[in-house]
Amino acid sequence: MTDTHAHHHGNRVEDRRLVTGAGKYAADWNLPGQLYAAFVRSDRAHAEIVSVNTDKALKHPGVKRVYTGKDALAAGYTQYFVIVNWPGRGGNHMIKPPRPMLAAKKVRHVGDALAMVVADSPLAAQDAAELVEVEYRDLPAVVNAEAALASGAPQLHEEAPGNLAFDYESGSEDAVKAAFAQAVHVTKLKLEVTRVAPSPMELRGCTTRYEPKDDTYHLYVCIQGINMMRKQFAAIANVPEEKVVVHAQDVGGSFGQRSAAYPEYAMQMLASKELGKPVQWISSRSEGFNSDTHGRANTVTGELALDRDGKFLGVRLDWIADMGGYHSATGSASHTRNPSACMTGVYSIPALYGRFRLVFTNTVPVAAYRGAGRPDVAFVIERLVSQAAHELKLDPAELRRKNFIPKEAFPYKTPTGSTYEATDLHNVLERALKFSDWKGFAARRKKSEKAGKLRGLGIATVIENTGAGLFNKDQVEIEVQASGEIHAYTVSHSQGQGHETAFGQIVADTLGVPQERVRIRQGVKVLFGNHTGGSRSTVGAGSATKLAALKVIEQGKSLAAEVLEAEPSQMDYAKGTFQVRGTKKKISLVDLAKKKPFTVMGEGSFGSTYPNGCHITEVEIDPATGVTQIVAYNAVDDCGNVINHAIVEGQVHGAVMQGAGQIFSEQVVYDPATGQMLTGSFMDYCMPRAGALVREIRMQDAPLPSVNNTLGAKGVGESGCTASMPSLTNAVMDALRPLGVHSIDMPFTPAKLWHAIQNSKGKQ
Ligand code: MCN
Repeated sequence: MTDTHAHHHGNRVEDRRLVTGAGKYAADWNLPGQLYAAFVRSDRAHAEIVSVNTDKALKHPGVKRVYTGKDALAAGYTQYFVIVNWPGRGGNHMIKPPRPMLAAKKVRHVGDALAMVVADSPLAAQDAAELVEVEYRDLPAVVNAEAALASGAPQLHEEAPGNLAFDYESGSEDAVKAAFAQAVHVTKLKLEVTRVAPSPMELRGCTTRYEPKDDTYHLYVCIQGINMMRKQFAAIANVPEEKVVVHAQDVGGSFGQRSAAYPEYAMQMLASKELGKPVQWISSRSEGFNSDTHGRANTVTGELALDRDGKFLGVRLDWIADMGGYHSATGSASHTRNPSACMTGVYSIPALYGRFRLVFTNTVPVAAYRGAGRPDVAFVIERLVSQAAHELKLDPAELRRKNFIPKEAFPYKTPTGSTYEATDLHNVLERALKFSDWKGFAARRKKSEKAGKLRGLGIATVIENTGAGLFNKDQVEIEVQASGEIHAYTVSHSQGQGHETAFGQIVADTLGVPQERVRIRQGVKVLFGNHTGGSRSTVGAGSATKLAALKVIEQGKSLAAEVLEAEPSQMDYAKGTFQVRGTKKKISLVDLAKKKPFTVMGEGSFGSTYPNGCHITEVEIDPATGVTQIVAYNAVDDCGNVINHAIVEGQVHGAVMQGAGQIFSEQVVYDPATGQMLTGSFMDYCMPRAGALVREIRMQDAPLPSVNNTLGAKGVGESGCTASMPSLTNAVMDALRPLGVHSIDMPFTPAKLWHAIQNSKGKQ
């Protein structure tokens, strides 16, 4: 699709509403007579709950009811929804310990909710929550996944001995053993992909209402799509899905964090039903740090075997994923299936084997976070490849080029069972090398050296699978209304991705009508289809939108034929007007709709797409302070046909900075002795700053249309994270290697780099 209309280059359709404060977020849904919830959260990492005394809290003015773990048990709200249902090593299934929606016997992380106060004002609820008296019996805590696996570690769940929730594998262990036996060189790295707090701008929140007339629960909540929510709450509350009605409009960021049904919301459902009133809860930021799911948190040992010519023979990964105190809905899939699916990266590697151990620790649960395991695996593979190039004294671009999956091998079946659609890896790489002036780096490094700075060059060539949806079909309904307005309904849900603009553009371009006449309405009608996640909305809902718009033309032709007394086969359609072929008889879509408003459904099943790209970066480190600046960022991305280049660029910029945030400053840190979070506010948890970037991120599209969907698009929402994390890290390593620093873990904070530089000086 081409970017022809002027408005495509301007502001997004939704921007005026969003930037003028006219958006409607979770906290903006206020219902008559609503009550307010506040949660009592564990102030310790691991303990038995001896008793919870609610007497004083109940006497506090305005308090209606106090719920505890006993109420969650009595309601049967004890099983959290988890999407993993596939077997692991030796056919074993993942252990899914029960999780009462309020902790009943034990608390397993600081912030674990164990009581809920409902009162007639938020302050009354909060004050009363402080009057709830909890007696704990403290238990030793463990906040690190490797430590949790060690013998003698504190045990979190009796159902999961050794804290091992799931032992999963993919690829062939024997083939890898044989490949390593043949190797002339093996590169090995142990890498930390740190725990981060996604921290969207909007605080998490929900208002619930129970409707006795038809026994339905209504949730007004920040989400990534209504169907994922309905499915989960129906499972938790053990009611049919149609009894759960989800309402949402604007969502202020999510990054994977809001696809889950959180325990708090389930308790609010229960309270709304019992108390006959809506119940609202809006998180605070510090509460969010301790109860919104975290991301990544993997410790990976990776090995790459090479032959004499620098050809890759095999890769072995030992992956330890920290799940936190409980499973989230998505974390276990993000750290098994997703990294397996693209473990081979863009390379032809005959033997692959990954062992993935998911481990419980006394920390906040980990869920999908922008890229959901794909940035993690790309990080490991791309670090290994650049490290191997260094060890073998090869140009890292040349080593990549040599090992790319050859063009004629597509569609490529990987040793871990994915089928990659065609990509043009060489084109992407060569363009990126040119775009970044790869050859001119040595001169730029000299110049930096003269200024007393350490300059490094980083590269990553990555691919990821997007869009393994939970539902095997996506539907979009279009209403051509009597007013002439065209409304398209989707169940995917924008959290900032600009769907109203991009999907509106798909409808407007297909119908040849001004986009002002088109409205995208998300989540107001129940249709079949996926939530927004896994960068699949364009591929799925976007393709269904296109199909629905084509149906508008088809259906419109038969209706117009009736009005004009012709045969549908005689009708032509262009730019909003139906015309009987070879005559002057015509009617506009607007006039037709005035007479005969109509509705059509577009639907289809759309497979995974494989966006890929090459990001080449340069950093400059000041050895006197350890401060790093990104001095060049050049991205060439293949996301198939581009619907809206400005949005794609925005997505890549946002994701690149999100990756940069993790690489340079963000990290959730727990105190190993007490299990307390040491980074529970933005004073300690450092979000990326604009100043880290000296020049703007430059981006080029290198589109090779996808064959797996109607639009020929590939997902792009996460690819910036997948590419930036390894590319920036490779640049930092390249800057530090001349000093003898060979491995250092993210985040590359000024203090950490300064120390590394000082220590290396001592050794030299
Ligand atoms: N697009 C396009 N052409 C393409 C591909 C995409 O014009 N070939 C446009 C789309 O029309 C859409 C946007 O780019 O407006 C992203 O599309 P897509 O790649 O399909 O991803 P989704 O819409 O499914 O968004 C999900 C993805 C994920 S998984 C995370 S996490 C993430 C992300 O998007 N979270 C975000 N980007 C985010 N951006 C914002 N502002 N906030 C978040 O929480």
